[in-house]
Amino acid sequence: MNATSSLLPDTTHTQVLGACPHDCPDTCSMLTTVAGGIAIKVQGNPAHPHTDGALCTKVSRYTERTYHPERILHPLKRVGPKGAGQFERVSWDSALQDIAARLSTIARRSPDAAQAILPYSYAGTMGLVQGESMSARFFHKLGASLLDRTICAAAGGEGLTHTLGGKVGMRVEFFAESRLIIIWGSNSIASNLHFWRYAQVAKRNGARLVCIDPRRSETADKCHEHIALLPGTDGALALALMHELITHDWLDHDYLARHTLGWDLLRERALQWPPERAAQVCGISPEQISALARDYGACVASHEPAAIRMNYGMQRVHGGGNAARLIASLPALIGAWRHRAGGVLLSSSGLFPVNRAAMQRPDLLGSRAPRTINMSTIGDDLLRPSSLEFGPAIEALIVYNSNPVAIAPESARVVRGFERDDLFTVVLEHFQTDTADYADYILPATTQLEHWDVHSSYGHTDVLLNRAAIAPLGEAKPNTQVFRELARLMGYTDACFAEDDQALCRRAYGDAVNFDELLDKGFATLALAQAPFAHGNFPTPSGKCEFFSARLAARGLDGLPDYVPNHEAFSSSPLYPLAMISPPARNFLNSTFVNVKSLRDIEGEPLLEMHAADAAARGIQSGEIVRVFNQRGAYRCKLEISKRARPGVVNGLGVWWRKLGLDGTNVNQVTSQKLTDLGRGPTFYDCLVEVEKDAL
Ligand SMILES: Nc1nc2c(c(=O)[nH]1)N[C@H]1C(S)=C(S)[C@@H](COP(=O)(O)OP(=O)(O)OC[C@H]3O[C@@H](n4cnc5c(=O)[nH]c(N)nc54)[C@H](O)[C@@H]3O)O[C@H]1N2
Ligand SMILES: Nc1nc2c(c(=O)[nH]1)N[C@H]1C(S)=C(S)[C@@H](COP(=O)(O)OP(=O)(O)OC[C@H]3O[C@@H](n4cnc5c(=O)[nH]c(N)nc54)[C@H](O)[C@@H]3O)O[C@H]1N2
Ligand SMILES: [Mo]
Repeated sequence: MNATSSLLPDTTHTQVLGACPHDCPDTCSMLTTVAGGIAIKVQGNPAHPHTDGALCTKVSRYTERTYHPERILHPLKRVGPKGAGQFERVSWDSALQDIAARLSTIARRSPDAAQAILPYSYAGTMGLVQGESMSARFFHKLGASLLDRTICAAAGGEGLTHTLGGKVGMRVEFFAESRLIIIWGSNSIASNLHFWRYAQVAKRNGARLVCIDPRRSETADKCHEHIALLPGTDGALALALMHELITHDWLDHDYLARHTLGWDLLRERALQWPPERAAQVCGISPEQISALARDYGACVASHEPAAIRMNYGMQRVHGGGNAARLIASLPALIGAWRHRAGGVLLSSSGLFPVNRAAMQRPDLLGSRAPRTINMSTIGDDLLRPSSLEFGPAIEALIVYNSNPVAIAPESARVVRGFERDDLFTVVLEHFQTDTADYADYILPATTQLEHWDVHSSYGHTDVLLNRAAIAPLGEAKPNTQVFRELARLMGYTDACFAEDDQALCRRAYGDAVNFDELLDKGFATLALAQAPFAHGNFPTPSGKCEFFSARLAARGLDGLPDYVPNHEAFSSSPLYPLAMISPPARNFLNSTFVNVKSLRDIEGEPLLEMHAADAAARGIQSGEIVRVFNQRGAYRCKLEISKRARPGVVNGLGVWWRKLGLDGTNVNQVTSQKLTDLGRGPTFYDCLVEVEKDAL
């Protein structure tokens, strides 16, 4: 380049290969167009088969989010009361020195005193580097409390592990060849769009699509059949399907004999569930159950592949773990696993050979064994005093990649916890979220366009690379860099704290993935069998599909899956007669994007969908503001009388920022901190409420 041309504005457009960082099964390969150091556009990578050139509406606005005028671009220190959101600008040096000093003071008090410090994080970015790498190393070295990351998928994940052996299943691309697709607890069009594209191919080729969901979702609209069961009754439905498969002998006896464990026991249990019994529990007709069993069972004689796309929507209830076990058992009954287009997919994340120990270094704990705090009960745990059983009260909280004040259940308790004056809170964020309002320090984090990362996926089987497309905005730093600098200030000299982000990207998979291919193409497909369980080989202790789990029995639990009713069973409370589920609003990603105006404008206001009969009984009309309440609290939103709601169930679409909602609250004001049967997960969709016209 000569001297003259370097003075001209840089008008060259380059395209940088990246990955969508969001908590979504699709993990898209993304192309960012950069001109003059500014990212001007993001688009789906046409060369990546699963992304197929298309991003969802939300992520297409990623540049609007990145250059948002309210991005936090320098460290902030609280100057007003907690929650008031008043901050002043400070330097990185003074913020980090103060934070390191506060953490050291706590940790120095006794050998296990650092347990009073809790990291709180989830999947704001799914990146293996900016997610949990340097941060985990830091907290392990410190000896902080460990965090049980249960907020999303714990019940289903554990159910799957005790049945199939791990978070494993069908490969998503083969759904295109299925003849029957059961979409179970998934609003695929909203939250798994790139799977839906494969299902569409199958549909065009004559496949039948059935959707099992209490809500008549956008996806249910486009399926041949919709089974609108009551929330949390999926286990009863699965048992009745088994009943029908058994009594009509629509079974693959050879597969059952060779590749399953505990069939006689499960058979006996399923025979107690004729369709009439399940229909009563599920609030649907026995005929719907028999017809679905007939379609599913027909695949035995026809040798056609039947596939189930289960998703996490069905496991946010008390019996979510058992329901996932029952549904994951179904393919073995009909031998669906023999086909590459048959079986079940809940999550593919267990197929990725991630080098977690090398990334997170649990060995830095040495002989210390800190307690584990469950992120789903953060409200209660922040309010717990020191005790022998609990250990020290939580004194310091470092939040990154998560917005607990908005997304954790039973907000009133969560807010009271965050309000504690004796709690020291640091939040690494892009924006001043509901959680950041309670911080003592807010530290500005880079977005996916500004840092390197490497990704696995829970909906497909490709590894993705994300290159930084632009320089960090303002004074923002990657999460990794913040923890590197804190480590230095705490005096940690281990070599692992000096590793840079690109080295971490390489370390994530070591030799298991060709890094040059990743650098070059942006993605690399794992070498996996097409029909992994055609001949058994499940990654369970027995190598079989475990209907009976000796591991669960050894824990004193039922070794066989069963129907476990909701904590807040439908109609069990005369005061709160409506079951509320709170699945995501399509244009938000959990609470991310709620502050992006163009997307919030599409969603309008927080919405409650209600069936016309339930609205008439309460004398309330579409468009009116209503109060949704129970013993835990109340929130206000706009009522929509809608065919998307079945009688007795209301859909409170989530997850709004509290401060952008109608009265500084959101759906989690009414959800509970009760946990699931397996996995200690949250029960967001196991929640009774009443609704009335707002008096204000
Ligand atoms: N647009 C968008 N996409 C997202 C997200 C988002 O917020 N917005 N979130 C991402 C995240 S973190 C996740 S975990 C996934 C979530 O996506 P999914 O795993 O699909 O889960 P949900 O969206 O919670 O619920 C899916 C469907 O399950 C239904 N459902 C609720 N209760 C029950 C029940 O008891 N039984 C059955 N059968 N169905 C039930 C809901 O009505 C909903 O339509 O999506 C990811 N993708
Ligand atoms: N009522 C109800 N509640 C729910 C759900 C529901 O369906 N109903 N869904 C639940 C589910 S499935 C999930 S997974 C949880 C999700 O809960 P969270 O994991 O807390 O997800 P988000 O609300 O998207 O918040 C993620 C935050 O991380 C920030 N972030 C993103 N990238 C980075 C980064 O690189 N660095 C830093 N420091 N920050 C970053 C974003 O700005 C955002 O504020 O919510 C749960 N809560
Ligand atoms: Mo999630």
